[in-house]
Amino acid sequence: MYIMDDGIRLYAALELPEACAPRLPLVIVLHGFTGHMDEPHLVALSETIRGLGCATLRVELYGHGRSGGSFREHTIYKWVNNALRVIDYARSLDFVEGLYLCGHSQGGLTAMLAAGMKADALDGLILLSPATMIPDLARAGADLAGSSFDPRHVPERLSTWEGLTLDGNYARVAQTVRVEPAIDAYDGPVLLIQGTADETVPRACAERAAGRYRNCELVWLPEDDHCYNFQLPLAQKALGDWLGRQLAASGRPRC
Ligand code: FER
Repeated sequence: MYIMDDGIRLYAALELPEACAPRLPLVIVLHGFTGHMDEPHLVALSETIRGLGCATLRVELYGHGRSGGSFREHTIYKWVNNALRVIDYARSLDFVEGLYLCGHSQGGLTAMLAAGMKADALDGLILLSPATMIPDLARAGADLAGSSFDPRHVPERLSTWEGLTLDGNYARVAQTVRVEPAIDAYDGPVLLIQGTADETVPRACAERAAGRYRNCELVWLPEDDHCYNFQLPLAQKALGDWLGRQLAASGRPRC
């Protein structure tokens, strides 16, 4: 299925749990930079979520997966707009009672920014190795997706480590992104999961974000990487435990 955002088709998979109450919480799941909805860790964590009686809505964002827009033209603002639109779509579904937003890496950064704008629409935020260093790399012009440049004279095109090309506007947008105000604007419950051996997102980023949120639980996955290739069952357990506690505390009906 597709969710339309200002003429752009966002490819999405809405999946219900096996045993289903008439009204259910829903968790929106966002992938990262160059990612898509069928990455194994996103599929597995979505299964864990459905095992708790929640629906999942995995979405592919602008320029990624089967969605519209080109990779080259994507920016964090476009992703944030997509996320706001997807939150509105989820809220419009009759069966939804309770809404959580989950994002991995650049999708985690996007989730943080969207949650700061729509805190009242969300019951919780699940951050999987959120890439909060992207704005700092863009401001420094240092190794942004493998590309270094003068941050005051951003080139028209950036060549990334994946052999893909990004428009310079990706960097210009990222330079303006501030995570702290977004964190301060969201006072709901947050779960942050990160591998201790993540080579993409520095540990200090997870510590800073988790320490700044008013209500955040930080779970370290020992020796795990950016996509949980080594400790996926532990990531599933951390998410299952946290979400189970949130659902119990919400007092909402579920399976
Ligand atoms: C970067 C490091 C990480 C970057 C993007 C990411 C655009 C995002 C990773 C992900 O979403 O998995 O330098 O530059």
